[in-house]
Amino acid sequence: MTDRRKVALLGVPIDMGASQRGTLMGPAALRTAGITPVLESLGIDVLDHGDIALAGVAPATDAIPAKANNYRDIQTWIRALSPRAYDLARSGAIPIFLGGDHSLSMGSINGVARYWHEQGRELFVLWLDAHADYNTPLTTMTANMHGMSAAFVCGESGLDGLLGDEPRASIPPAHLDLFGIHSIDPLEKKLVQDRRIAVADMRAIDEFGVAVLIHRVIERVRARNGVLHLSFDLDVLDPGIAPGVGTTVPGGATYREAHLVMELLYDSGLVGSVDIVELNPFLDERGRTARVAVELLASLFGQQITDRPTPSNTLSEPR
Ligand code: Z70
Ligand code: MN
Ligand code: MN
Ligand code: MN
Repeated sequence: MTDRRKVALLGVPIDMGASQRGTLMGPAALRTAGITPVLESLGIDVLDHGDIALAGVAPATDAIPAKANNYRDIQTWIRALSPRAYDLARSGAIPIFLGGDHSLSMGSINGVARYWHEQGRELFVLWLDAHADYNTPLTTMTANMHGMSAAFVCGESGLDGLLGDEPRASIPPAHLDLFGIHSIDPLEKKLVQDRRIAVADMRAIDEFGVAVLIHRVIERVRARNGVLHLSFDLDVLDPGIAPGVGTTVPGGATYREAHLVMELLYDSGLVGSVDIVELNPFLDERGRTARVAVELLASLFGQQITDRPTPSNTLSEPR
């Protein structure tokens, strides 16, 4: 079982999955913005495991796929990360993986999924992102691997040798929710449609609001006694509040929408692990994006203005 009052931090300073360098400074910036003291102020027991080490990963010899930039380097990170993610999930803490670009989710989610599947629990993934990240080497227009991680997690082929000896633990596409999407490539869109993946795009968010759409995600997980992994790409936020990402896309989530998502997820009690990715301190303005990221994590771990029941947790009993 996950202990909601224990968090394990692991930095994954990877930046070869994106075209824009600099996310390797992300874990340091999140620490500078106070991730540990902020979570501790909420009564959480935080253990920071530092940044992941790559020493000891055996060299891989599988064929390098066409259209997967920096495949070998990313493979080394993913093969180091997946077993660490498994161990951290097994420790009972909620792991937070500090990115790093979004390719890291191929390793974090694989490890966490393997643990929960062993426990007989189904893992669901909420992918908060401006992008769908549902490309494969066959559909990609850029060959950037951070645009392929959601597809990999759902078992799509094309990067089949990536994990080496590490067992692959995919989730069914029906367990993925793409949320906040406002940029998708043509072949990627076709694949998302073919797989019938649930998408809450900006049009849906404007029309129904984040509360209704997040409740839908939560109820689906709860109905199957599942566990939820939050994969949070900071580029889902509007560039006005989060300029420090490689790819800014106009029309992103507002400060208030993002906080409400985090608060509703906290109330649900279902989040068992988190990625926070794509923070690029090289492109940030006076630490603003790092600070917003830490504020949002505080809401995800229970920071509230009042201690009174909030409207949603008076409706359904929080776990
Ligand atoms: C595009 C690709 C991407 C950022 C994801 C974009 C991918 N669909 N970029 N997150 N920042 O390259 O596949
Ligand atoms: Mn890109
Ligand atoms: Mn992403
Ligand atoms: Mn993105």
